[in-house]
Amino acid sequence: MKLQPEMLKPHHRFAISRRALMRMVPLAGLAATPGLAMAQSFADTKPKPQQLAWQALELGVLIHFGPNTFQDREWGDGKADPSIFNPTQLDAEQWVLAAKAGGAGYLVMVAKHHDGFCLWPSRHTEYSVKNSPWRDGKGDLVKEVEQACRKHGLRFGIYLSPWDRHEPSYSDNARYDDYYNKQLTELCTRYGELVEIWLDGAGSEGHVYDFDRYVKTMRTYQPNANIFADTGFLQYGDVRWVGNEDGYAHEDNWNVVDRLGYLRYRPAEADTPLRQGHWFWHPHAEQRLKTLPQMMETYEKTVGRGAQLVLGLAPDDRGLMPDVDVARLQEFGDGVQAVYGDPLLGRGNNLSGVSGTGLQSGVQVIPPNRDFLLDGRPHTHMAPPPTDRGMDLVIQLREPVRFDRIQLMEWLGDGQTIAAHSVRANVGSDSQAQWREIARGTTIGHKRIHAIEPVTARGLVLIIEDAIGPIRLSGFQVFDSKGR
Ligand code: FUL
Repeated sequence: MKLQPEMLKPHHRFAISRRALMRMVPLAGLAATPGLAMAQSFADTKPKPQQLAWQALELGVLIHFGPNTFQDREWGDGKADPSIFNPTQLDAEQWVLAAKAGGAGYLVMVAKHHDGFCLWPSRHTEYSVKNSPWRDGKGDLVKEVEQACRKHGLRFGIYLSPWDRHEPSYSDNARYDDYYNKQLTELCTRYGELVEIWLDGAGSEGHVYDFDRYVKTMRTYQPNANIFADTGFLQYGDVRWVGNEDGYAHEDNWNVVDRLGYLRYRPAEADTPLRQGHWFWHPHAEQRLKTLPQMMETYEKTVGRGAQLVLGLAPDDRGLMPDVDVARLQEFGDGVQAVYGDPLLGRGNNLSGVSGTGLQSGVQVIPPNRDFLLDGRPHTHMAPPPTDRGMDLVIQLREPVRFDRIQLMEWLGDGQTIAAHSVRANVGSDSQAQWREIARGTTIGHKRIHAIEPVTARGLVLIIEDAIGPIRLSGFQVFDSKGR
């Protein structure tokens, strides 16, 4: 059981008072008064470079493999004999290539799940691959996966379960802290730069961990890693759990959480397995494989709502990603590419005009590049005068364009600010303009996708209706999903 979603969406707690909060002016002297905090606005929270770099990856995978794979289990009790861990055809490159085909930019390896079995030869326990028949007890699976990732250009991260059902010291908090911290040190020092470190909250209710110490270890050896943790579980993380494992983020998605009265920049990661409800591989469970339309919908409800998507993949008891899973990942990667790799605005010189209130009042394009909105890159963006809290952008087309997906992006380097937006399309004929609202939403964040009924339009207007700070729009595009 994880913490309840309502605990993880603190911005909702501010729903009524948010605007008022944004407008609060910090009073001089308050900061120096003990017990009185400065008022902060969401717009004051800025990302760290590693958070931005991670957000740009958009999609990752999370790999579960271990004794559970050989026992038809999700949660091992830590009693399985290491001798059952014996994949005879294990090929980490095959996993990595499958992840890549699915569009992943990073891979998080579960180095130790709740059963306590370590997939690397830890010096601090006998419960690991070194006492299994796999590679005659000389293997290091974390290393094999890490090297396969580096070879094929995926960023690498690890998951180390705090809850440990095998380790005898678990019942003694201080001794277990030593144990966990030593394991963390091994993982943070042996496998090169880690993009993310996952601390899962499951099973840990009631246990007190010395997180300050763990964080110190992670920051010391892996200063650029993003720490994932449940919001209520760890106050100094970089990435927050989205609050469910069903593959969706909320439409209103601020990259901010409130801990102890202070707002912090923390984007959401939505973890969901490729096979419904299964993080580990189970025999005869192919029917659980999510369909391509389900996967596309998941993409649009996670990445398309400004969150990160991390897909759970599970190699089978041979040590290979099953063929059907590989095929689905390939279809998914191809499907995303087929739709979102084919932008329609600007294609074949089809723009006859780009104008708008933002543009008239002296918009800055950073860097100066006519494709700043249409190129899909997060760092090229337009910024109207910093005091503007609204703008519109009109795009006229030489020929009508048919589309059913709208994609917006916000440059987040100085924080997230867009709070309300809408899109209108001119669906009239040559002689008669007929403007219709086709999409409406609140936040944009790294990426916002609207899936709409197909429209054929001669022009488009994007209206930023409200923002809590300077507007920095980095993307506006449309696509045709061709009924996929
Ligand atoms: C959950 C765990 O209990 C599952 O087994 C899995 O590891 C998932 C990613 O997180 O909390």
